[in-house]
Amino acid sequence: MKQLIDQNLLQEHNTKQEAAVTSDYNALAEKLDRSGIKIDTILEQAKQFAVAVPSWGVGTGGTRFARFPGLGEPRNIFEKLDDCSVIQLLSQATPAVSLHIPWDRPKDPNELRQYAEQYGLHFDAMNSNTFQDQIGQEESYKFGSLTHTDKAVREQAIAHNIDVVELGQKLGSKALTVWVGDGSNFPGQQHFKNSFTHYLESIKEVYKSLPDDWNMLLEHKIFEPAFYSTVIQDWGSNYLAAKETGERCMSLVDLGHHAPNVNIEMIVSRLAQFGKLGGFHFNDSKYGDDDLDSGSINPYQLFLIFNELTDIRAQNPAYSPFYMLDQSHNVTDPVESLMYSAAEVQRAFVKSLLVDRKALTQYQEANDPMMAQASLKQAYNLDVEPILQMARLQAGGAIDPVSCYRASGYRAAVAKSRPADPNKTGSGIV
Ligand code: RM4
Ligand code: MN
Ligand code: MN
Repeated sequence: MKQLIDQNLLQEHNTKQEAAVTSDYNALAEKLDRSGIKIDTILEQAKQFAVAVPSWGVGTGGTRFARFPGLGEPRNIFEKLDDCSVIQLLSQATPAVSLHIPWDRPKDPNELRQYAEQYGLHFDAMNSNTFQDQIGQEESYKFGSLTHTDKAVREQAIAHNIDVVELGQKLGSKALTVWVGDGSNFPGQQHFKNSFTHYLESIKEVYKSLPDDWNMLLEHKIFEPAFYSTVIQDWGSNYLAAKETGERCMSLVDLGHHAPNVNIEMIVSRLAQFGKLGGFHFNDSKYGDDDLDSGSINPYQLFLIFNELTDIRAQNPAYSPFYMLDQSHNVTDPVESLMYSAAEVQRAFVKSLLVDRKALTQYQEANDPMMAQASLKQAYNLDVEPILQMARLQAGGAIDPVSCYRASGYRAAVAKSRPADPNKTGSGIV
């Protein structure tokens, strides 16, 4: 398999730390064993864990004020895949890439598929884009897309989504994620019921073109770019739309798309209970913002979300929603952020496996809030880093992905081979 980080460097990096990691791992094994947990079964699950990388995440993001491009930013989808391959090689938790169309539209889908395969990468959910106008596009999305008052605009947005599904089929994807920026900035600007009706009609049209083995994932977002109302503003509207549309239409929870302090783990439970939780976009947020690095602000919330997912899987082991990181890296090297974030999500997952569910249930049944919360904290407070390190080591990744990446000089090398186009603001979200 093609790899862009020197194998000798990677091995040297691991050899230096292997003895320490093994010793930490054995100590943790002993500790977990006292609670009746076999570390090897946790390690195996950690090794199976995968979260997709968003193609657009490897470019530097920005805000509506400015974007400060980084060095050696990828200039096309092939260079984006190069960066994704490094993230996967070192973290061993990100074998799939999620594409955004038209940003990543390939001339030859077959060529793109093969390019990904040489790195052992495949394609996760496809993302359509009707939140900005494209060059040469007939109708404008300024006042909406799938929900626009004008049928011609809606039809254009529907056709785009169908086109993305067709492209995704050629690339081996199995899902379409739909997020629209549609909404309003002024009270009275938009008729709530009519815009939601348009949304439902449009989504149903797209759903008709969905292959049998595909899922459609709907994303809600409380605000931005619309600042007064958003057509699919919360999980309630999302659930209604998914339910109305069909069995393989599901809701997707993007962590950053909620108001501060919203109980997201509870939304997870509700959607799952009614069979409509289809996927996640992981990130973090503090105020009303979107797309900070996963686990950087509230790692306990991330753990509580995985606690719900592990609880769901206890009843339904085959349950596997789509996982993707959806972040905007404005001030870090995106490759570093994505590797670090993938490990943070994996960490939350691993910790959730350590919750003593029998004890938790008993405390819940006995109305013992102190011990119920303590049983969650017992798992959360454990340092599972040796499990993550061992998972990466055994899978051929780096014990410490960020330091190995820094030692490789990858960024400096691409800074030379990818000179920035002075006329382009780059490949970030904004
Ligand atoms: C949106 C939403 C979508 C993502 C775009 C770039 O806020 O999270 O999932 O595709 O950003
Ligand atoms: Mn998202
Ligand atoms: Mn978002």
